Amino acid sequence: MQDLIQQVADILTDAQRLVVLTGAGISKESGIPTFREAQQGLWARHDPQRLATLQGFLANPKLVWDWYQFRLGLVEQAQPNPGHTAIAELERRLPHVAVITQNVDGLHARAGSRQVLELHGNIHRFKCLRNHSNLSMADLAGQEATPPLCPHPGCQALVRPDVVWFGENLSYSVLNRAVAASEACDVMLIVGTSGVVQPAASLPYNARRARIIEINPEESELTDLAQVYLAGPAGEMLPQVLAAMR
Ligand code: BV8
Repeated sequence: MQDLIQQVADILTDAQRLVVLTGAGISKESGIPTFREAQQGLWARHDPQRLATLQGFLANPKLVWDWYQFRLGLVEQAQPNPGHTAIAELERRLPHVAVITQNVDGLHARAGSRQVLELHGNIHRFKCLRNHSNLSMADLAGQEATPPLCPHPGCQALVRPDVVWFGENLSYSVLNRAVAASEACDVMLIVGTSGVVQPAASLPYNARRARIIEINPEESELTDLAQVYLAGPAGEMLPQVLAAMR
């Protein structure tokens, strides 16, 4: 394992344009359950892929709202872990680093990463069904209704989390920037994703010029693409990699 860690450290040391593609696994050691593992307690009987859809929300707005409020609570109690911190440190050490994350928890930015593309939105941000966006919980204060109604004068549409649900398109500008960064990078570091959800999981295929590294305790749909695969948790592996960098 030590020689694999050194191989990864040497590849990262020489990276001119690094893209770090992350999924729910990078936040696991912050205490946030990954998408595919059994939902905790109250939510064990619900399928996240059914809840994280517009249809699911329209069918049961309160259930979906409460699920996101539960997850927002987990996120607000969470701290960035050594994996997030190491990725932020890479941005300070290397000439060009872009983080492309599938996560909606905002932990990369809280760890100090500045160039972060949030493919699936952010659980701290809200919008209404008529697309009045950039609403925060403060904008919704005082409303008893769950979900709250849009505070824009004369709107009153249901408010929802500003995340990309299954069956919804990603923001074209965010996706285009993610594809461009993937096409331009010479190293792609893939951390903590099962490589199942599209179009995020196709980005490594855009990285045609890149050497690809994966860090994940288990193999994923993307492991075959990796030149080096480090089998272990990000919060343990990444600090060792940075310690081995020149
Ligand atoms: C789209 C926001 C065009 C919400 C998320 C049928 C109808 C409609 C669409 C589809 C369809 N069939 C397929 C699709 C496409 C669909 C899709 O990909 N489905 C999958 C399930 C096959 N995609 C979409 O719908 C996308 N939009 O395609 O638009 C379109 C439009 C209409 C019709 C057709 C197409 C939108 C996808 C975005 C969904 N929103 N999040 C929310 O979070 O509530 S995705 C959600 O899953 C999370 O963001 C999460 O990040 C993401 C992906 O999962 P992972 O991050 O990989 O997490 P996972 O749990 O899977 O894996 C964790 C990994 O971590 C594991 O490998 C584990 O080993 C590892 N790990 C564990 N511990 C650690 C670790 N790694 C490191 N360290 C550790 N300690």
